[in-house]
Amino acid sequence: MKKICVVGLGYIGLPTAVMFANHGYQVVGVDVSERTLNLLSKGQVHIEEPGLQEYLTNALNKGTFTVSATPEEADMFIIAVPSPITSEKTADMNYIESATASIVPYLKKGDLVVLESTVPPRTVMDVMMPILKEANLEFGTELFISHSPERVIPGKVFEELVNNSRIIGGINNESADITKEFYLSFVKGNFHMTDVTTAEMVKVIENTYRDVNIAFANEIAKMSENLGVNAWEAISLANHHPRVNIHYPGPGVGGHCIAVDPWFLVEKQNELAKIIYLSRLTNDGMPSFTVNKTLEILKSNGIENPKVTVLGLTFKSNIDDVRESPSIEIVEQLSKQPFDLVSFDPHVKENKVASQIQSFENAITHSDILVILTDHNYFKQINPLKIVELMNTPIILDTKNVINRQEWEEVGFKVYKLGDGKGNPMN
Ligand code: SAJ
Repeated sequence: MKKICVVGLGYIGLPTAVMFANHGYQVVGVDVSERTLNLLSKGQVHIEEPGLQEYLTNALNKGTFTVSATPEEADMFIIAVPSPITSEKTADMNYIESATASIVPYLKKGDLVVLESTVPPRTVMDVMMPILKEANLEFGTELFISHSPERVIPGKVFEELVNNSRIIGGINNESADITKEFYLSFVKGNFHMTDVTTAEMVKVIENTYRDVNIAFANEIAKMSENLGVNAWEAISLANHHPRVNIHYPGPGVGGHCIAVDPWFLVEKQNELAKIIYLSRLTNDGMPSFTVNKTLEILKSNGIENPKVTVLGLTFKSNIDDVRESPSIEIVEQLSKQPFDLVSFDPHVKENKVASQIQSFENAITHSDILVILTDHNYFKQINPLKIVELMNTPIILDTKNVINRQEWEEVGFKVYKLGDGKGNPMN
């Protein structure tokens, strides 16, 4: 049985590791976190992802998955460590460098090294290969190297690992071909073979495309408010055109990918990456835009010392991940105001944000304004009739087009929507 060593057991590395361990490979998972290793060796997962627990339990029972603090000899090494940005918005390559260095002592003739982390284009050539040189193996004949970027979406990781098409960029054709052989064990999607730097570029521009498109949508939203147009309606009508796919506005772009990866392009060539840079600024400005909108609404309704209720803390719908969420920044900014501020999220079971409480009813009772920041199904199902009497002043600001304006207005709510200048009482 061939052996795979996966370095980094996070949102991508762990699902990939247990997937291989359930598809004919012996896998050792390596991580720097003792807590992660302890939990996994006891069969417990440290991240929430549908299907992960079952895959882990199965692999542990079969004896095909083990964990370790240091790498071991293997036929294939997968690097799936974080590649964040620094406070100066430059790529932090520390994890990639140390993970690459950590496998060098275990490399032997015929091995394959695959980078899955999203990185600035040229990282394999300029950062990893100089480190891998220490293994004294000839690249492309004795040591094979490729980049096969992860492209799965949290919440649907296992479905997408199997069904998404996969980009494989090798330092030569052999490297790409050998990589494909391994992934063929579970990937049902198509394989697209290319060179290593193109593969890096592909992954970064996919997320950058989304960021630029969302910035465009946010700009449309702001303009629509002034024009008396509902941006949500306008965008969805425009999207009926066969060659148009405009994304949707919101209170900001969160997560660890879409708000990060465009910086990898800006950092390298800022004089060229102009639209990309402006889009980042536009999307990063949406939390302040949302806060200002909330303040304006309160002012125009003559409400002083209000109770403000923030609904939705995660960075997108129906997940439990609050890291890099625009809601956090919005809550932080609102907390500087002389408000009674409470926040609520049905998916975040521990209080992770200062103003957070666990009871929806307490969150809305005596509230002066509800501010919806994520499109959780939970919020779509709120019956306005049941809550209108509990509010102090029934006002709602919906930034994700979650509620039906007419239904809420009929029971007495004053409804404001981000990007909706049509029925906006502010016009
Ligand atoms: N958002 C909008 N408007 C939209 C769509 C999204 O404001 O129309 C916001 C969301 O609310 C969220 C943020 O963008 O705050 C990002 O969410 P997302 O669902 O677009 O993406 P992620 O970050 O969860 O996952 C992305 C995916 N990339 C693409 O769809 C091109 C995923 O396939 C990648 O694997 C992942 O990044 C990654 O790890 O790079």
